[in-house]
Amino acid sequence: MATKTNKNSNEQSRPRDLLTPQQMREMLTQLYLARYFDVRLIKEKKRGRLRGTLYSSHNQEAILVGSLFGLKGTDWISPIHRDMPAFFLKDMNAGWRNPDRIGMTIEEVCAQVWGKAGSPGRARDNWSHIGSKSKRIIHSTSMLAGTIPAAAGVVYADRLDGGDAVVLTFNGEGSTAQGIFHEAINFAAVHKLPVITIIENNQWAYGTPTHLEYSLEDFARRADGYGIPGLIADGQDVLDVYDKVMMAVEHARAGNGPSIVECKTFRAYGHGDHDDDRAAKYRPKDEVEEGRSRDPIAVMKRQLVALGHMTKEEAEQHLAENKGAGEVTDIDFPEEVVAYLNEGVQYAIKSPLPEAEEGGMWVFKEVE
Ligand SMILES: Cc1ncc(C[n+]2csc(CCOP(=O)(O)OP(=O)(O)O)c2C)c(N)n1
Ligand SMILES: [Mg+2]
Repeated sequence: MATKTNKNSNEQSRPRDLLTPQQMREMLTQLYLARYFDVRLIKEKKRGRLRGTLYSSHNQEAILVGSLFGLKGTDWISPIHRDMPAFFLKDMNAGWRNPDRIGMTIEEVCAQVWGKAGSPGRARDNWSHIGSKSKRIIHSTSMLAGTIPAAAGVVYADRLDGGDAVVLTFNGEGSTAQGIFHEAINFAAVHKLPVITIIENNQWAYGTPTHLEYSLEDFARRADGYGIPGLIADGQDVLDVYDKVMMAVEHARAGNGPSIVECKTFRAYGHGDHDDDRAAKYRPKDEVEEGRSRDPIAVMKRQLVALGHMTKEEAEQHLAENKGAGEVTDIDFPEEVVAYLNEGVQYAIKSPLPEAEEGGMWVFKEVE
């Protein structure tokens, strides 16, 4: 039966209990937006209007939306290749088109993907190797887990300056066996730095399954070794991710130091679109079907209907869930989502490429 309260009487209060129905519906819209970004780019590439490798966040959107939703604009993030929507989802609650929002605009992110002059990376890369000091996004590096020490340093400096910023670092489970992963979290733990390490445990790192990466059942237990909290979130459930990340954020902001939040999910497709066909060969079919069976959009809709924040008819108005990029069309998404992304895509397509002479800029230092 539908109930009007967010709180289950058997449970203690959770961060989600303070969310309004409008905020929860906004979370669903942001899930649609992250999904639409993914499928739209795949379609643009198939149409021949886009080049470069795409790394899909399909099926993992609840981790991005749920973890970013409760942050302040002044908090820092460090996304990696699986998190492209994070660049525009940051501080989105300040208004999607608000020029003062402390996140990248959809135009900037699309221009980046199209490799255009006005993009943050100015055509040096078509994906996530970007950052911004003013937007408080730590520049992503290809050396996975390498952003964690940088993130620790950034919030250490912020603390010394009297700030209260926390940093969320996003990491695939595949990067967690790196030495720098341990060194950086240990350093953050010893100095009680507000570093929250999100593990997007999607079960695969390229062609390597988790059991060849670490021997624990729950990765979050690694936190015991650093003497910090290790939380497990259902990565398909945006509200569960929100709860766990906000618990870690409150812990960090209060000066108690870092946490690890393991979000259990599943990589729906190949590592990148260059790997899609091969991924179907090295991954058991049953495992893939099972892994894709709890679409975060469907999970969120069921919750909204159960809470009485959305009618069944409203929930069925747009049906993007459980559909691949080849099956889904624009009518499966809210109009505002399609319109917003159209603005980014049009801007990117119209923007010029950088001049060739620019290629050498910022590479060599000019000497007299
Ligand atoms: C230190 C390091 N080793 C190897 C690579 C090459 N590489 C890029 S992505 C990737 C897989 C990463 O898997 P995971 O961390 O689980 O993230 P996912 O792609 O599953 O989201 C690898 C091995 C790298 N970028 N950095
Ligand atoms: Mg992985």
